[in-house]
Amino acid sequence: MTEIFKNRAPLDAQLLEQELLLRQCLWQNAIIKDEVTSTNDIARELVASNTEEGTFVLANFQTNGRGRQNRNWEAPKNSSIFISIVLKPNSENNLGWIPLLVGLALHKSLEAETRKDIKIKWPNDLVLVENNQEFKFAGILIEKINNLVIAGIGINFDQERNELPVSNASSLKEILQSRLSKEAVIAAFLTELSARWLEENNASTWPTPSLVRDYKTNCITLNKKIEAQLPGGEVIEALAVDISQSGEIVVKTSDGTRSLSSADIHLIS
Ligand code: BT5
Repeated sequence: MTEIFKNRAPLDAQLLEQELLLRQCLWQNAIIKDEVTSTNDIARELVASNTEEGTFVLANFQTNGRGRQNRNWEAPKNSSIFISIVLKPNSENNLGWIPLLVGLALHKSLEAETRKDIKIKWPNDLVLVENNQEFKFAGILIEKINNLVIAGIGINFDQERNELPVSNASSLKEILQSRLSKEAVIAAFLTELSARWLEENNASTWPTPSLVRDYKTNCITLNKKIEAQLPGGEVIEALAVDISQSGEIVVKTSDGTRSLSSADIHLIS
């Protein structure tokens, strides 16, 4: 194991700066830490100290990486991308679309970099689908502080199969059987997110039709039979039929139609 870690380089600040300068990106100032509890914790500190807009946080290792609902997000040192960005929405309306927008930006950038058929599982898991099984290789945690939003993104970069914490996980290396540049992947994602964010945050109606259309086109959950585990523990079987104007998934059950704002989704067929 240590052999594998030895060959993994930490993030290269200079290379990242060059990649960002080549692109039209809202976020240019990277704070790169070697080890943090969670990049979202550092982003919270930035918010508390009124750090200028345009700053984002990266780390080579997280000792207490978080998923949704206080679950863990784990990856060996230097094997993965951990990034947190502070977003300032112009309006409190439709914050529910922010996780979907971040997921779509990640999807678009990775699709372009990898040329693989990857999908978004509602709300914002990035998955590769093979033989009807989905393998998650990136997850997003959105946290709200006052009128700001912290988007924390974890991308499994070059973990080997035996380093992934669960059997239905994957990494870009597993998917591609080759390496990309971590810095280029980060810059491509931030560039895609910049464009989407500016378009939505400046629009009078939000989500814009193009965001809704692009999201639905790339969302694997729609038109599937699903099992949804709700935050209270209730599990329902349903058909996923739509995404609502506030970013909820609309499902049909034997009892009628309902909109779910938060759930863990398992695709059945
Ligand atoms: C997520 O949660 O998918 C959100 C993950 C967000 C991580 C980023 S990293 C940068 C920023 N800083 C943080 O502290 N967090 C964000 P959720 O859908 O709840 O998935 C968590 C579940 O996925 C866990 O319970 C494990 O079963 C599984 N898991 C843990 N680590 C994983 C990994 N590296 N790859 C795939 N699955 C993982």
